[in-house]
Amino acid sequence: MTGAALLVETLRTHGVKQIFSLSGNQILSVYDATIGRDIALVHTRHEAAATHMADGWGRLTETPGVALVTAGPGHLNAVSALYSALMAESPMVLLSGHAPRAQRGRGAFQEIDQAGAARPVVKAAWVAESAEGLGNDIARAFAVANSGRPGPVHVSLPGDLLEAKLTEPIAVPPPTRLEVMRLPDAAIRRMLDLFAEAKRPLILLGPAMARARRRQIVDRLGEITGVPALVMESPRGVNDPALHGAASCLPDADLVLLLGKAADYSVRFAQPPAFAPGARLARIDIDAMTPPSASERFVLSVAADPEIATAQLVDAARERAWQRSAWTDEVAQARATLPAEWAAHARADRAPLHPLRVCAAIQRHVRDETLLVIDGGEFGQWAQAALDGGTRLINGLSGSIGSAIPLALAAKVAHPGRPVVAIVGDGTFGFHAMEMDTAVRYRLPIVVIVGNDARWNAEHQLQLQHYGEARAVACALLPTRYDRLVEGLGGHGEHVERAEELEPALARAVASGKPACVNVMIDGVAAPTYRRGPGAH
Ligand SMILES: Cc1ncc(C[n+]2csc(CCOP(=O)(O)OP(=O)(O)O)c2C)c(N)n1
Ligand SMILES: [Mg+2]
Repeated sequence: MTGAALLVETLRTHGVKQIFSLSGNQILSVYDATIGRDIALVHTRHEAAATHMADGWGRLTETPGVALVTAGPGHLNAVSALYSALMAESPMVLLSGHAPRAQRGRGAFQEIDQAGAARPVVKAAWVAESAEGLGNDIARAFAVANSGRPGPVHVSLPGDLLEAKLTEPIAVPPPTRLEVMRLPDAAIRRMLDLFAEAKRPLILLGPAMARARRRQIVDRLGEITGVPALVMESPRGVNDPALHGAASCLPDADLVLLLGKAADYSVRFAQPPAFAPGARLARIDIDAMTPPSASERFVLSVAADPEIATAQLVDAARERAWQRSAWTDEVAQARATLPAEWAAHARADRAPLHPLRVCAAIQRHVRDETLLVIDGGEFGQWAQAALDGGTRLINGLSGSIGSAIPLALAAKVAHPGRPVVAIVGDGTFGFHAMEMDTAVRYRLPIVVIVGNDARWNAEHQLQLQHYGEARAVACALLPTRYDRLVEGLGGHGEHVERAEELEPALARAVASGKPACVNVMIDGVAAPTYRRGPGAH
């Protein structure tokens, strides 16, 4: 058995069926070891795309996605994408080939401090030290990625370890989970007392708490106590257009629980005016650091696994009687209310099309099982605000645009039977447009809708606000036929300029059974709500 074979066997025992990769000589031994082992390789066109795919896999399956890239530049290409995974609290593992140990410090081919380069954007990063230990490296990486606040982990794999022949048989380590931190009983009672005392309590959730099984527990808590929960997962923070009017309830709340959520830029550092000056604040998180500026308003700040803590709160809340107040409905109502003028935009047939007109057509293709990926500037914000239903993946708190196509591909790999629709700006599409080739090669029929305003509009809008029209420079793009680009790669293309072309084009794209691009010429209007200041992007 080689080190690479031990690594692959351990990946298998951890349930890995899929590795997102871009090749290089340092990792070909791993490619070789996958043969006959029921682990498929998806070979991408850029290491960042492979990493975004592992991120998407992690978010959708809650089991770590695996990206495998080559040393040095391949690794560095992957690192930028780790930031998105970190901020999305997505469990994933980046495995990178690494110069052989015997050449360490001697200027080996593509030798850099890979763990050091990854460290700012991962939960943990290290270089594997022995061939025998490669299984344990994987087991540890998976446990760290999937425990507490989920997130990315990096392991560098020196080529000599992967190729080493193991003479002694090595046991393949099973999956483990790290110790979880539970809420002490006193903190459970105190939190429920705080809920009961408050007239307008609110829970703010981080991205992981808003997903799958964690979200279900939070919803259960809401059903029992009547305390509404809002997700803070947008780079626009409390201005997230997807929250509609609910964000305006935040300054009215007299108690805010940050549940698996830091008091960071996205919640305006829990300061007035976003929060009421007299509001009581509580935080339950794996690392419940209280920001000094708001510390006197934190009546409770406990370090505990927020998922376990929420389950504990649910159990204890069942034992009490709760009164449903008008506040619960007020927040729900605000969440459901759309600006009055939107209905007219959604029907307006003038060209170029209003983003809401495009969203109205897309909405007909969104079902419960649809996986919706939304990314980009102003067009992305419109889609976030206007579309309802489905399971949603967004670029998230990293504020990094460009991951949509890889995320959509990961979604299709994870759920081949479910429709996957990606909605992107024209600028955003360019970051990983070549992954449409990956889509064609692996027969992953995603539908990508490009809102083409021939502009980096989000930045253009900022220029208009900050500098005025006369100084709005350099943010123009061309009205490029992205549909033809995708046709050229072997996919299906549709180009839409007028309203009557929209529905048939979408229908043909969906029916084509191929990776498809619907290039829609849109009006470059500013996003629904936009304010200056931190969290503006
Ligand atoms: C990686 C990264 N680079 C740059 C930015 C800054 N940025 C945010 S939105 C945006 C423009 C996006 O343009 P497009 O995708 O065409 O969407 P539009 O705003 O035009 O609808 C830019 C450059 C960013 N958020 N992330
Ligand atoms: Mg644009």
